[in-house]
Amino acid sequence: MPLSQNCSNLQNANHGFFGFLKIFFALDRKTDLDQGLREIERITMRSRKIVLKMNKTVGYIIMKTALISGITGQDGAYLAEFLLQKGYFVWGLKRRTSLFNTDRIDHLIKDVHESNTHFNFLYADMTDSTNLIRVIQDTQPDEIYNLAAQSHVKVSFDTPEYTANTDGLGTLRILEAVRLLGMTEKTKIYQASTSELFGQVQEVPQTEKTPFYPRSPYAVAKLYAYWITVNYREAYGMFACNGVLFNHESPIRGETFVTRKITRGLAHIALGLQKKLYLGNLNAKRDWGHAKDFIEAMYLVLQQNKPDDYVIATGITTEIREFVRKAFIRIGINIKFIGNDVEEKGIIDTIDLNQFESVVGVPPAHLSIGQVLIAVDPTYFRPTDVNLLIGDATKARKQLGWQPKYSLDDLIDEMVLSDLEQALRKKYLKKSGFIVRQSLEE
Ligand code: NAP
Ligand code: G4F
Repeated sequence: MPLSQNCSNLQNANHGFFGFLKIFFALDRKTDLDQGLREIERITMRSRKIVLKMNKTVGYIIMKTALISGITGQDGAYLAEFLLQKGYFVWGLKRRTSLFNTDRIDHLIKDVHESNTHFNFLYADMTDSTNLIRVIQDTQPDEIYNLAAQSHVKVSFDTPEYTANTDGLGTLRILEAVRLLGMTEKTKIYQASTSELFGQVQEVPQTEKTPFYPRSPYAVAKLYAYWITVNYREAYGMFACNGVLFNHESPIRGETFVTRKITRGLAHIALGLQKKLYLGNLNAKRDWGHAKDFIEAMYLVLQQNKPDDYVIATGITTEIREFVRKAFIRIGINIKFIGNDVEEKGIIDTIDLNQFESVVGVPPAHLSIGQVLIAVDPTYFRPTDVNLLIGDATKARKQLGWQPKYSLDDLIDEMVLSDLEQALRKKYLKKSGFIVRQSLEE
């Protein structure tokens, strides 16, 4: 069959798996596939989309397809990398932004013109049902990981309706799309639920059976998402699961979450790019793990025989103040907290000069004992906060065989070193006369 005819078949073919298969088998078997793909690509812009679909189709026979919403976020990036290593074809859903925001996944992106790419984007927004239906129809995923969310708890008090729409109704839109498309037998769904659901904790530690008590518009939106996931599982027999994940961090954590804010602030202070770090509630305690460990749990949740909900946590909780101390100790600075409430300050108690110089690379000439490095800014207080989180992941350990590999010290080590490297780049730029701007919340 001439290639041009193949192309018209391609353009007329139905969407969906059988449509893709038809496309695949419509090709003349003697035609070299890569050459064919290149030829098709030249013909129309539309064909480029089909090339990508075909490429996935070829892979479909040997690989699973995952669709990840929130691909540009911390977890989306790690999960994409993990699934690609497992041989998946990964589609990432990305919303339109006015600037590039794919830093976390740029290393995974091959030129889309290459025919062997296993990773690609589609534009979609969690607030738009129609495009979610379309992308699920077009990609025919075996597994959907719904990670997209307005995920900042403090910001959810400023944007409660948007947060409800994205984090709550967004989950419904995905579940309903899978149901309406008749894909309930085929597609498994992972919902990114959160320990924020426990909020004002009713039990210590928190397990799958602990009652929820959400304390923010974010947590309330996620509560809806949690229960609608359970409901679709029970009502329609869907393989839909909640991972109730406790806080997980990494060097690519968003800069305004407290751990990253601390390690980034520390790096700037160490290199003389910033004088002080302003924080909010220092009394809160969190069960912090490494995101790399936690995304593995997401995958395991969808590999079980039966759909279920799991708590994923390290089982160790640490105060914000203690996180600050641990991070600064890594560069040889011992922080002492003095004063109370909004007047509380973190000052330099001692400096281990050798440790500082060996980690930071320069002596701490600009720092002195008694200097204030941490101060409280009430702007960062929340109208209602969650004071204590500590999870019990026994069920995940027993049923999924999951357990974290990273300790909190490992995590802090990695974050501090990574932020020091980034701050060093800034410092070189500044030294060479380039303008280095401060960001908000620095
Ligand atoms: P994150 O870094 O803030 O990433 C959130 C992702 O969602 C980003 O890709 C973001 O896109 C996208 N997004 C936001 N609003 C969207 C919309 N309306 N339409 C489409 N995409 C949208 O969050 P994360 O730390 O990776 O967390 C992943 C998920 O797990 C989230 O649902 C979060 O609530 C949940 N969770 C996180 C933790 C944690 O400790 N990290 C714990 C429990 C649960 P942009 O890049 O364009 O902003
Ligand atoms: O780092 P955070 O902003 O994380 P939070 O609120 O626990 O939420 C994160 O974890 C959840 C899982 O439990 C996720 F569902 C959610 O999407 C997000 O990833 O704040 C942690 C604690 C809070 O008590 C906050 O009040 O740190 C306190 N804190 C103190 N100073 C601060 C600051 N938080 C931020 N973001 N910035 C501060 O300056």
